[in-house]
Amino acid sequence: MSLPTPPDLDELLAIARRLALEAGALTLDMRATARLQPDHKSSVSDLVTAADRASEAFILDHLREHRPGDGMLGEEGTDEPGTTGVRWVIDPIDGTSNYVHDLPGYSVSIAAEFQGQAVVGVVYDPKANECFSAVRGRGAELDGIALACSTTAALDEAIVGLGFSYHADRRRSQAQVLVHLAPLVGNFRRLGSAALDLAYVAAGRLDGYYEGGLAPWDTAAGTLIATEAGAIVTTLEGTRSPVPVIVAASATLHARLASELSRAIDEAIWTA
Ligand code: LIP
Repeated sequence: MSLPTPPDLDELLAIARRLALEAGALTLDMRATARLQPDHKSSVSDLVTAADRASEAFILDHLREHRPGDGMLGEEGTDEPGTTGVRWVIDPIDGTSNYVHDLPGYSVSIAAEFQGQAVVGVVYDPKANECFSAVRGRGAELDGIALACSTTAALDEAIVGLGFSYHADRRRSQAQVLVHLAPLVGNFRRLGSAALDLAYVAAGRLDGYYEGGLAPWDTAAGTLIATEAGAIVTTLEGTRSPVPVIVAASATLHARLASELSRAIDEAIWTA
């Protein structure tokens, strides 16, 4: 069996960027014309709207037409194997709760993988009209401007993003982790979109970020953008957390944040 032909990364980036911007425009239009029809998924706080579904359908229809044979994984139920070695990983609206409440901080996140490794990532914030992107080995940028993560080395000077689960019992444990970290960290931000949290680490807006229980579509594009901007992004291993915990920070901060986070997780009581 012959190996798949490596894709043209410039083509994948152009497609991902164009689809993210057009899907973002669609979400703004659907919100402006009150066509959201919000519904619940895994819990009463885990929202999905007609715009999530329309954004994913728009992106997938274009990819099926212009990238036949590529695999596709989307938050709203798409999981199609491919034959080209390329797989698209799509969060049609990351931060749906912010979107429904017209709060800032939601994004369209599109990553392209080749043979299981992200090679292109785009995270577009339609409300702020900011497009973060990266190509593996070529750096990360925000609307054409090169990105570099922060150089903050001290945990007590760091602004750290975080997230909470949709499930109450797990949020109770995550709050215990926060109690441990609160006196050690400069300050926290709970922005509500993992993809943007990771993009903000890339831009140096956040010095660090952690969250447990995310899905591949939440993190695929943002992880590439953060690493291409010089950050370290890992998944904590060997802790008592029932779900994987992603940690992103500058090289100077990552080890200290991961160490204190592991200690806090192991001191918390986990029931779910
Ligand atoms: C969200 C993430 C966020 C997390 C939420 C949710 P969604 O994704 O981006 O960081 O805290 O629980 O998973 O559900 O809005 O696409």
